[in-house]
Amino acid sequence: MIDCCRKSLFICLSALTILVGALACPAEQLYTGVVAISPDDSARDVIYKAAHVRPSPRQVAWQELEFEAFIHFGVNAYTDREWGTGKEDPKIFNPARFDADQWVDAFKAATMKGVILTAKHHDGFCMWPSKYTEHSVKNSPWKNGKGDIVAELSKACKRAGIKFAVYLSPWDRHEPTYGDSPRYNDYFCNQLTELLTNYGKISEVWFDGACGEGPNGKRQVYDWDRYYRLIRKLQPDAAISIRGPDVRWCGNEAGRTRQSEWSVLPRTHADPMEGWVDLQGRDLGSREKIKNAKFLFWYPSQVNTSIRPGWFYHASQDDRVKSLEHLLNIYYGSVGGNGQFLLNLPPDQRGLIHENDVARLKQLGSVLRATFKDNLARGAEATASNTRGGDKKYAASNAVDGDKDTYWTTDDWTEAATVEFNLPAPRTFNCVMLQEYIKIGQRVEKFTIEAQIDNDWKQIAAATVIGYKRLLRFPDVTAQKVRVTFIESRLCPTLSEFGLFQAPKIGAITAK
Ligand code: FUL
Ligand code: CA
Repeated sequence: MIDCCRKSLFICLSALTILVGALACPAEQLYTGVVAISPDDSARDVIYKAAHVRPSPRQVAWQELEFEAFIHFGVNAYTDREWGTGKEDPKIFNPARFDADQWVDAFKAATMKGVILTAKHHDGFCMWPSKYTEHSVKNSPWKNGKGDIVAELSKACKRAGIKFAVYLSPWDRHEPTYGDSPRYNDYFCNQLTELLTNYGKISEVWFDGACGEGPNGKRQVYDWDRYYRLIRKLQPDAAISIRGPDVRWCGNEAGRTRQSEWSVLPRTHADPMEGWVDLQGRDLGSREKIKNAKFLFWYPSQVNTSIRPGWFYHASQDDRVKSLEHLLNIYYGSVGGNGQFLLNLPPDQRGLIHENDVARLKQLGSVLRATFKDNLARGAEATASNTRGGDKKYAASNAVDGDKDTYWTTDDWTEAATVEFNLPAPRTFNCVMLQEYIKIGQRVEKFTIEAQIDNDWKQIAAATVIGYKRLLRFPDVTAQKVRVTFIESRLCPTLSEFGLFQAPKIGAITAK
């Protein structure tokens, strides 16, 4: 149901900065956002620039959320549809047992740090009593038309200390002005203004690119530039995702992830209207991919999928909740593969997250908590083959100090290096975590993990990129010394945190 082209890239340059040809500047102050490549740049210059493309603070904050809930709720829960027609009677919406805390408890049980709510899906029915339409909760029997899902959920999130975000569908099958471009753009901006001013802090605004109007349907020209400016004005810290400049779609809705997920991508045009990027390709950012780029920019991946086959609730899918193993695989591929995991949970007609989904979320959270509670590498003695300028500020011990803002790195153009960790005692583990210091860019392209077993270094894992976070699983290993060998990097590898963990065997958990 995704319109791939529309889900592709559209960047608002007004919101980003282009800094060109600053090779002489100190590394820490170089590029953010978009970087131009000039025809005179050598392959080495391109790599140097790629290594310095940096995320904005709002992109870093978004990435650090790691795992978020997506909620698809609205009239479709009552019609058994995925795409509403816009002709639904608001009276069908009556979630008599709606309880925002029940939702938030389920998110927290799963270790999710935020939620994105479909404030309005394609059917145009609003989860808040918008002043600009009659097609909303205010004309439903729920709470005699006095209810407001957006208000209740945003307050419950605040109480629980998690982020609240909104999905507002540009495609609207109900609103009569849809297709009359200037008038609908006013309508859309009015709705954005309501959502972004009346409900406290909004961490993300999620725009979908879908439109099923067909060849004879309505033609609406969206004023994206105006929407983005409005969001930046009203909620400057909010990330604008998918059909927006801050966060990209991973390329599928099934939870499939890439082995090498780059946050630095090439673009062909400075003009955002022409700057389409294929987000469904297998390789989005390798050296090969960026070598002829005209521009490079920071555009991290969000992996959105549903816990069930549908985005909305269907009783017929109560027994089709994804298994714990399946969800863990997606978690390791997304959060552990330099992406963010956005897992959809569809509330039912009662207004509750169904028992089967809640049970699965609890299992997932208990495995994740048990896995990551104890970093066995903490306090290890750390040594490196190279430390930038011999400076303690960049010492290998920074990778095991539990502080995400301290890191190890090497001298420039030291693209291969090793870091060795000597644990206080032999430990048994089956999962390794590596994090780059992405605030200064994404660098690592290939590395291995070895453990010293019977006085021999044995490879236990190997992978390509790291980025924000890489998690790798393997059969139990008992060792005291563990070594990371960086084989290829752009300019120099960084490591802000390193972890060794022992994930529980999940058979014991599913049997409960
Ligand atoms: C798609 C929409 O058409 C689906 O209904 C859902 O909202 C999904 C997240 O995006 O494009
Ligand atoms: Ca650190």
